[in-house]
Amino acid sequence: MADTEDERYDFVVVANRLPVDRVVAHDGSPSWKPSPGGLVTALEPVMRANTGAWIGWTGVADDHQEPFDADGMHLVPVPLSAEAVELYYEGFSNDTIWPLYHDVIAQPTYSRRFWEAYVAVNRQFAEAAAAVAAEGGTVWVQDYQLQLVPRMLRELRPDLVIGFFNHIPFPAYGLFSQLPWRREIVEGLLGADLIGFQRRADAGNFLRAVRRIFHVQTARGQVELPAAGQGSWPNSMSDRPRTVVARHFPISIDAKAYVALVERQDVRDRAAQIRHDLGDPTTIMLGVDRLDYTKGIQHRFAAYAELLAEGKLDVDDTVLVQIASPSRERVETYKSLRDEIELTVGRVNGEYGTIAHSAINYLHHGYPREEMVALFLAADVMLVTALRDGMNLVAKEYVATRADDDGVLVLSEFAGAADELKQALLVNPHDIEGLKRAMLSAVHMSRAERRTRMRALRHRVLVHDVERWSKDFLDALAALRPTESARAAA
Ligand code: GDG
Repeated sequence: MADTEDERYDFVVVANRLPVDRVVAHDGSPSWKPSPGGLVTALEPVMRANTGAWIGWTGVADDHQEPFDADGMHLVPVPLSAEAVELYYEGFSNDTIWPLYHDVIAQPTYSRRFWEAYVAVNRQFAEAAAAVAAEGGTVWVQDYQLQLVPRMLRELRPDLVIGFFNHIPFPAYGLFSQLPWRREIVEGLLGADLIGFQRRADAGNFLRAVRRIFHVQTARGQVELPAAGQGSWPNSMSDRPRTVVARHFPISIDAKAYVALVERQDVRDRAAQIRHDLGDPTTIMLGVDRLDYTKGIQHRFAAYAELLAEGKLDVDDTVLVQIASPSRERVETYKSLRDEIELTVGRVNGEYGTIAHSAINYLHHGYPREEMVALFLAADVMLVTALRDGMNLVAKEYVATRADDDGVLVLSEFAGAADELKQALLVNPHDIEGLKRAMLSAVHMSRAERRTRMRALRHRVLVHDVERWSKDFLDALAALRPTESARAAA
């Protein structure tokens, strides 16, 4: 319950962004629109049931918005200066941690200025959480931008139960060890009681980093931390021994919402219209990604172009639609990626397109969810060829949408989703010949096989939805809550 006297909350989510976007009407009056996303959907019921608060940035630099209520949630903005956005968000988060944690597909920048800003902003978030969490409350910290928050928060508020979920991969120690601040990051995370990862392998990589840095054993996903002042451990965290659990909790989607959208006639009509507008091809292939170097868009284009060159696919009856939604456009690597991708699209279309048909229908836009679902419904083959991806929700959204038990998912084994979606055509996107074979198998797969595979995939996604993900995590976290007697003894 919220204590209205001093506004304290039993359940607090801490994430880089608030779950709302500011919209400004024609008359200049501002309001807040819920930003659609799985995390909000998953946490909304928990927030309502517990009178929760959500701490995050509004997405606008130098915004000093007061806390406010929206949709039954108490929202607490953390103001970030333009410099903090540049150094903490675009810098350390997206130009250091993001490439490092995605296996150095792009070169990470190791900058002391970035690091200092990351520490300072993490402290701002930790202090905001410490100020609103009720005595003995639960705080759930989200993602790689806030890895220092668990420890900072525990130092401020040892009474809290703290969870952390990492939405992106956690790299093997051989790569993680490049990070000049590897020890501080691991210490930061160990402030949590429960650290969740997407894949079993990510939790394993994290536990290995703990063993290598602190020269200790871990067993069955548990790290036993001695009390302050003992061993080589970060010792300001607690004056009693603590157990930290690191486990995988694969995230999912609000599958019911996707099923409801497919049932809408206007969405189905739109799917038919898309097919018609594309010239009624036999095969529509689809890619939907944020424009990001982790997503393997270039590899997909390379395989497709070779199939066209070899005459195994033909633009008269096949088209590849690529939605590349704009992302992190101020970070240099993303600017050059966009140039490279657009150069490739131009080349492939110039080489293989005809007056009537483009080879690649490339769209650098974001679309409403209804349009995405219509595209999923229209697509015969969905291409998810990420080089490294925590989970990849697009793969699950495609599957949830296909209530007709049709469509083929080509899925990278380097996406977390591959651990669950085993009936997809799994590919190594670096192996262009293998990718080409999978694309051709998808195009020529019989209706019976498509149905068998899609049924199994849908069963998995509909049962393991995002509600189940948050429940599994929060139940595991609640089980770690110290008993009253242990608290009293501490
Ligand atoms: C990170 C991890 C992990 C994309 N374009 C549009 C649009 N989208 C939606 C998709 C999907 C979401 O954005 C993207 O989620 P992904 O999981 O595919 O990838 P990341 O953004 O990299 O997310 C990832 C995820 O966190 C959750 O833990 O799975 O591995 O990298 O929902 O549909 N949605 C709309 N218009 C677009 O143009 N409406």
